[in-house]
Amino acid sequence: MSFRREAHVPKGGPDGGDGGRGGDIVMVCDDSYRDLEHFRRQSHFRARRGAHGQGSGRHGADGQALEIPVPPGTEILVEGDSSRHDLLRPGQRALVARGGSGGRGNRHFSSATHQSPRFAQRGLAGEEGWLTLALKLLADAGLVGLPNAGKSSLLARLTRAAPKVAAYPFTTLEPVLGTLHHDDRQLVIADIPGLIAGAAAGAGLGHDFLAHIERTRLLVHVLDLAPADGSDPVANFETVERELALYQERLATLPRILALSKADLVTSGQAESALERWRERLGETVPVLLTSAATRQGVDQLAVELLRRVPLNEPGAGRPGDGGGQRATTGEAALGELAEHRVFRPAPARAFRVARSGDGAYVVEGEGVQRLVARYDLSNEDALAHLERRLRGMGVIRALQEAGFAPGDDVEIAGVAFELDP
Ligand SMILES: Nc1nc2c(ncn2[C@@H]2O[C@H](COP(=O)(O)OP(=O)(O)OP(=O)(O)O)[C@@H](O)[C@H]2O)c(=O)[nH]1
Ligand SMILES: [Mg+2]
Repeated sequence: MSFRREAHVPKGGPDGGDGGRGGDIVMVCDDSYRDLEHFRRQSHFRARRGAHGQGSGRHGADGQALEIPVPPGTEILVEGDSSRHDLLRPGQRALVARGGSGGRGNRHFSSATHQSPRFAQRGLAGEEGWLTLALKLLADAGLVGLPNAGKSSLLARLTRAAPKVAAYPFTTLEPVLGTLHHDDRQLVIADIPGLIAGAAAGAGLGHDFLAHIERTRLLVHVLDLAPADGSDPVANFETVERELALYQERLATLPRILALSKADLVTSGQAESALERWRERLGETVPVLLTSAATRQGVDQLAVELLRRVPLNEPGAGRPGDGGGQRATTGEAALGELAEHRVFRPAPARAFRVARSGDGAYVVEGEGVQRLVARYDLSNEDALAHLERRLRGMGVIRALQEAGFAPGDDVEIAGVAFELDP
């Protein structure tokens, strides 16, 4: 609040400028980060407030936005909001909390009848809340199969990754990434823990890790030709496929390669006839290969199929160090789709509700009315008179009168009780 005061201007008018907006909080995808560890050190963030308005109609400066870095592949869920943000490519941003708007200076409130308003609006509080961050791997292809099928062994042959391999189920306890290099292409392959029946519903380790293959473009189903437990490969195949489909429609429709593993453990005649049967069963769209991590049989062929079937530079795209450069336009489109986030915001609520809360006391509820009241200092007579006019304009006074309100009764809005004397 300010009035123009100058020696040669005897009755200067109100000239208080508006306050600045509070700073927004923005999450920014930054490929110098690989994990979410930095949130262990700090998990509360506050953007800067806006500056106060000043005399001579000067606006206060807006508060600076606070940028919080997250690694590529971070999914952000905003508490109490249906919006979800996927930050995949460096530089992508997500506005997660808006700063509050600044209050208007008193120069806005002069009128023919109130030429020297001795009040200004207050700024409103900014948004606040909790975010849930989840880092999902960005791999081009995923290895799936029952525990012990030989997934990690294949990854170790295909790439330089050295995942733990052992002759018992659930050797792999968390996802391992390996990179297949070919000319100047790099293809990231994820090895996830084995899936068992019920994985989609949380059995075994599968459920937690299926999320990591959500963004792949292709799955290699690794199927043991001669399971040590004597189980039937056909039933095993179906178990895994069923869990993928139960987890997510998209996983069910991703392109597949079937890698029949441990071919060295059966005779070549048995291997060849199994190959024939699976080719017949799956048709032309699914390549079927005989592989052995022990003898390297089929490993190069699998690498060729992977490179052929994963579209060039697709989703790993946001991946750090993939050389950037030219990218298939379809890849961009697919990324755009993933990165798209929906933000649903209710329109400012005009609706309010009036209720009698006691003798000569009324309560008014409604978001719009509450925000309005938060704007003014109700112990300031000028501000109160202004608020009254606004409430009248919104139809609140009429609604109060219809409910039996008489001048001088108490009105409570947003927990603040005051006497209204319209
Ligand atoms: N003979 C033979 N044994 C293999 C081959 N591939 C894997 N194995 C063995 O099979 C066992 C399981 O292999 P892993 O690669 O750990 O299997 P996995 O699918 O990663 O298993 P989980 O991580 O438990 O899901 C190990 O004892 C491997 O040595 C193969 O091609 N030939
Ligand atoms: Mg493994």
